[in-house]
Amino acid sequence: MTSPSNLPSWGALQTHYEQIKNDTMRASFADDPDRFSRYSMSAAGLFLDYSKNRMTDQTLANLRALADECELKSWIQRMFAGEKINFTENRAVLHTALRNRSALPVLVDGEDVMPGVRRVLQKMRLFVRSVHNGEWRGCTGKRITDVVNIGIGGSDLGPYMVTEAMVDFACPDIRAHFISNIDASDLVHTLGPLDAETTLFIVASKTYTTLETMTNAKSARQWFFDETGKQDGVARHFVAVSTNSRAVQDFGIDPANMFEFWDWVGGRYSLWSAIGLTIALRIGMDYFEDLLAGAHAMDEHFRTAPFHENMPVILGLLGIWYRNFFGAATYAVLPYDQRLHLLTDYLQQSDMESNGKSTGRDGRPVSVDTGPILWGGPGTNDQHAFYQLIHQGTHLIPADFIVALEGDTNLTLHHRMLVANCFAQAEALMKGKTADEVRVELSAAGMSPEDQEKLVNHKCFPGNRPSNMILMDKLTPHNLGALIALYEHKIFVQGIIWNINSFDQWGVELGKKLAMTLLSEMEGEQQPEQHDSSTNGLLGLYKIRAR
Ligand code: G6Q
Repeated sequence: MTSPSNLPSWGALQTHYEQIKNDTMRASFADDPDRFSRYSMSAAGLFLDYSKNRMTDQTLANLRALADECELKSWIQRMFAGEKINFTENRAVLHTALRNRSALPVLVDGEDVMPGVRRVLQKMRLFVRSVHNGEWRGCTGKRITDVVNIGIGGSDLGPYMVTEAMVDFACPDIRAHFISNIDASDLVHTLGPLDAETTLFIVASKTYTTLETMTNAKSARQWFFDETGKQDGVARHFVAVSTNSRAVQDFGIDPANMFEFWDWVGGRYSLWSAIGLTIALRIGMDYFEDLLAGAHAMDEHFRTAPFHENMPVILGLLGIWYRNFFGAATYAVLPYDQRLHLLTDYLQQSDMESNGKSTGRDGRPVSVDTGPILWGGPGTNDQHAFYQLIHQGTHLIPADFIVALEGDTNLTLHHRMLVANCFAQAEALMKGKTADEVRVELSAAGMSPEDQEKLVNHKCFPGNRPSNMILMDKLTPHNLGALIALYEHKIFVQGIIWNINSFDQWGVELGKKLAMTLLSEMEGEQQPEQHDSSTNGLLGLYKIRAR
């Protein structure tokens, strides 16, 4: 495929954009009392209201034509069938196989990967059970009370986000902690309060070569030795999750204590694999499998539903509409759920690492804008922070609101207020507030017409700011699995339209190497000279001050 901008549907969308760019959603709602029911749908336990978007039936038809011209349907089939669509790394993209609940085989190079997937899930189940029932104990015979995940990026963000989100499903006897940063304060402050005799480390790294993870794992091992004096205790306190059994063994972890996964699992798509072991230890294997089941339900929906009622396709296409035709450079995710406080961090990686690309699949520079900057955070907190800019700033920022209709505490008033705020924000962004409405308010407050005019423009809201509303009954493992898979597939849809490879990450690989030269120079005695004067100057300062 050439650039999407050369496709007839792209031109049609540009023409259409010129025709409707000044239309208001306020008017569209007034004209069509059925707008909500026409532009809302359910799938895999999630409900999507996409009626508050700047679109018509024609917009959606044009976007679907674009998807057809980009052969989206065939790309979906190719991903699920295990084709090596991550062509720059010559890898299949099969996180969907990790949560495949059907009996169907999934082939890579002619071999069914499902027996291996089920074998590892069973190994995780047995291990989780033995930790929970106390069969697996620390080297001094005490039960495990604390699990520390040592990993970074895809080997950290997914397990961390899900573990936080699933707090209401957690086993009270097992606490989970996460160490990722090379900054020693992360390790020191996490381990400080822990008892080494009851702590289990999960060293999670696909490659088992990542500087941060390996350095943190070695320091954790040293801490364990210092605390217990037991050099032979590693086997009871360190397990690994990796694709690299040789490196795991070299680190001193018994391969029997290694949980395997495969090169067709991308790091940022890996929480469904044994990388989710910390999740499983925290919430139990049954709930972990509910998470997989929710994702699988969304996979089946994505794979089979026609595009006009396909949730990830609709969200992906609307994202294209704003990114490429309205020029929206950023996009906000706003979960009204404190348990989802890490969702935006997680999605930043999955979206921005996947679609932050500027080379097309044809090897040439892309000619259209690709992945937007994703940001956001939990409401209602952020209403008191950055929402101002979304309401009255100069940027158009499409947003996704996410909220569960039922809360998980007895404090029902809190939950009602939470949901009310969420719905009210979406309504306000859509409607805005006109000058006349402001005047009516100010008059009612007793303000003179003269004083009103000084304030009126400041208190107006332009509105017409688009949002999606994603609802679920409760934040359960199943629904969270479906939600994460929804975003994964949305990202896939957009990568296909932009004609980029969403599954490599050369920028991350660059970062893994960049610091190594400087590190050796910092450790050496010689003044570095081969850099620019700024880098040389900074290194010089470090050498003087850090002695
Ligand atoms: C994810 C990225 C990246 C990766 C980390 C950790 O898609 O490739 O975030 O997950 O760099 O890599 P390891 O798991 O190999 O330590």
